[in-house]
Order: sequence, then structure tokens, then C-alpha cells
Amino acid sequence: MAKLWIGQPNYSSWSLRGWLACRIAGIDPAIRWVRFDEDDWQSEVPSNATVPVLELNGATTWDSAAIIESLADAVPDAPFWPADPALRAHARSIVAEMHSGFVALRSACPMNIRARAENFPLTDAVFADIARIQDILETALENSGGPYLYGNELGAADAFYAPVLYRLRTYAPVAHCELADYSQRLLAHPWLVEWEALAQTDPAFARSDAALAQS
Ligand SMILES: N[C@@H](CCC(=O)N[C@@H](CS)C(=O)NCC(=O)O)C(=O)O
Repeated sequence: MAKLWIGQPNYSSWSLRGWLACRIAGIDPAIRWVRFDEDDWQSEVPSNATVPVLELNGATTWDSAAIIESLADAVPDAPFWPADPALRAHARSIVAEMHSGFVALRSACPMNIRARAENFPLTDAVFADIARIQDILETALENSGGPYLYGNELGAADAFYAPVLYRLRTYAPVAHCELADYSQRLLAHPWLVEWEALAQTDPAFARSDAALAQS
């Protein structure tokens, strides 16, 4: 029995990671959508005030990186990590780097899947984050041979960087173009198409969409 608490699909990048992790594990949890524009949404979420949260076989996990570990324990054959030790070390490192880093990009460019911000002003710190992201993704694809970051199947690193591709598409289209092959492939995956369709109909925070459109 699995249950997943996640937030609004247009905005909640960590929720997308948790939801993709369930897909990679082949688990179809009952979904409890929370809405960030409702005052009491945190009271509905077990263990913590953030989403995603996964309840699986009676255990609660409340962080996207930890959710991957809980799912990998529950479904050992799930392709979260490549088998090759060098690729595995690289994959774990870039997932951890995303989880703890890229603060400039994350704060300046919140995920907003359906928005397009032409000429959005980006600081040097954001450009530095973007350059680092391009470098680690290109290295992963070169070393594995693709088509996904570490081979034939979508894994933990793809789940962690999918929201980053959405951010680049919205705020930094030139940088996004440089990752175009991988981005088109990943964002055209049926799971991402499904998520993006949900994002397109997510009604909340319409005012922040409008503000972005004017930037
Ligand atoms: N480290 C957490 C971060 C989770 C997180 O910040 N989630 C956001 C939604 S994308 C949230 O719940 N924000 C609500 C809040 O901070 O009040 C993870 O990896 O899951």
C-alpha cells in the first residue's frame, strides 16, 4: 500500500521528483495533491511541512532523495542507479549536488512549467549554476552513451534534473537549446508528458504567471 503527498504540478519541483521516483519503481501510489494556496495544507502532510512525502508499507519518507532510497530498497530491480561503479558514483554525486546546491538558480528561477519568460534577467551566479549543470549533464551523457543520463532507462538523476530542464526552458532558452537533444527526449517521455499536462491545468498562483509574462 503506497500513498504519495505532492504539491501543485506547475510549481512543485520536488514533488515531480518524488512522483517520477514512484514511476521508476513501478509503484502506483494513491496521490494526495496539496495546494500551496490553502492555509492549512501543511496539516494534511504527515511528518513534515514539505512535500513530497511517501508512505510505503507502513513507513513514512519525507524527502525526495530519501524517497528514492526507500523505493530502491522496496524494489531492488528498479533502475534508479546505473550498475557500472563509475557511472553509479557520478549519478549519486550529481543527484546529491542537485539536492544540496544550485541555490542561485533555484531561488531566481522557481519552476513554472507553463511560463515563458523572454529576456529574464539572470545574475552571474545563476549563469555559473547553469554552466555547471550543462557540464555535468553532458559528461553523464557522454560517459553512458545515453539516451538518458546513465543509459537506456530513466533513472534517479533524470528524475532530479527534469525540473531543471523546465526551469531552463522557462528562463534561459539559450542554455536550454544547448541541452536540446537530451531535454527533448526526457520531456517527451510519457511520464513527463503526463506531468506537464497536469501542470497546464493547475490553476493556482495565476498571478505569478502573469507577473512573469510581463518580465
Ligand atoms: N528537501 C526536500 C525539499 C522539499 C520542498 O521544499 N518542497 C516544497 C515544494 S517543491 C515545499 O513543500 N514547500 C513548502 C514550504 O516550504 O512551505 C525534498 O527534497 O523533498
